[in-house]
Amino acid sequence: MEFETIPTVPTADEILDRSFRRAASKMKLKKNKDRANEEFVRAVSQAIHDRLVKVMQSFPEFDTLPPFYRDIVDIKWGLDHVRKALGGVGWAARWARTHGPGLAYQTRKSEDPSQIRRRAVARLSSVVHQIEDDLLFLNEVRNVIRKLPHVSNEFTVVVAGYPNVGKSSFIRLVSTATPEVASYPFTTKGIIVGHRAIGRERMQFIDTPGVLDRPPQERSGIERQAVAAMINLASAILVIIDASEHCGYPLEDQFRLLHEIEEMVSVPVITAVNKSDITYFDGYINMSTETGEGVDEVLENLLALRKRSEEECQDIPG
Ligand SMILES: Nc1nc2c(ncn2[C@@H]2O[C@H](COP(=O)(O)OP(=O)(O)OP(=O)(O)O)[C@@H](O)[C@H]2O)c(=O)[nH]1
Ligand SMILES: [Mg+2]
Repeated sequence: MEFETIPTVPTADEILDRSFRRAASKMKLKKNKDRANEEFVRAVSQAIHDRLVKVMQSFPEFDTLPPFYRDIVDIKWGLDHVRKALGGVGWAARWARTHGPGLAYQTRKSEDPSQIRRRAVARLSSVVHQIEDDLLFLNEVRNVIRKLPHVSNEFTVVVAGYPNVGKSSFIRLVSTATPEVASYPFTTKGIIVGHRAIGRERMQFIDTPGVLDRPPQERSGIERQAVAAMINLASAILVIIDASEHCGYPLEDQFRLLHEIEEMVSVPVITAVNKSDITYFDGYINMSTETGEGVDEVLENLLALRKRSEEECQDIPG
């Protein structure tokens, strides 16, 4: 994703320092002192404008982002919040461009150009300081989104289910991803991507945070990331159930979530009951990521789904 290349967003002081330095070096070139003051103001405002435009342009167009990434940004900070911060930067850039030349002109016309220059610089500084919080916030957004996983356009299995049921254990076992595994819920807090080579091809696996069976509006940002992955990324969903209830959640609630997922998505959903080394559950594929029992059967089912989806693609005319 293009996010990786977003440079650090400078602070207000960094923008001002750099703009002053750039302007000071231009000023040195002017022999006439009054002209030097004018040039300084012009150059400072130009440098501030250019730097702020660069910040804006370094962020992707959120309206045209793939829906998964847009959802993640929305879940984490709210798209409106990010847009507003970028809007603030745009406002300050426009202010510098619109008022800079006028301030520079006043400096030339004045009886006391040095004093007018100081006043102009103070006004420009105040404008940049007004967007201080926007710049800090955008840098926080930048630091997180540049680490979002790269999701490619291949057959993708999203592994979902209640917390602590063994989703990450499964992902570790079958794919290149190495998510943390622990005996408490919500160990996984974001989306993790892994791959598995199958013959000459690959299958993409996505580990997700646990989701509780509760109204969508009550779900935390962590749970909502899993829902965003299921809706936007999945070619198929593997729901893992822990019939031993060692995860700490009743089987009944886990099945309710399974039905909710089946209703929510249009892709195939398959179910695997994990921890078969503790409890065997009739009527489903049973597996154990501890002993490896049943894991191949789950993979075969996923492969069959992929084959079916390839055949369906070939059937589409054109
Ligand atoms: N006995 C047994 N324990 C398992 C099995 N699979 C996973 N566990 C244990 O279950 C606990 C949770 O495993 P994770 O893989 O972290 O579960 P998760 O679903 O990713 O959990 P969250 O990220 O919190 O949603 C860990 O203590 C694992 O060792 C299994 O097949 N048998
Ligand atoms: Mg996990």
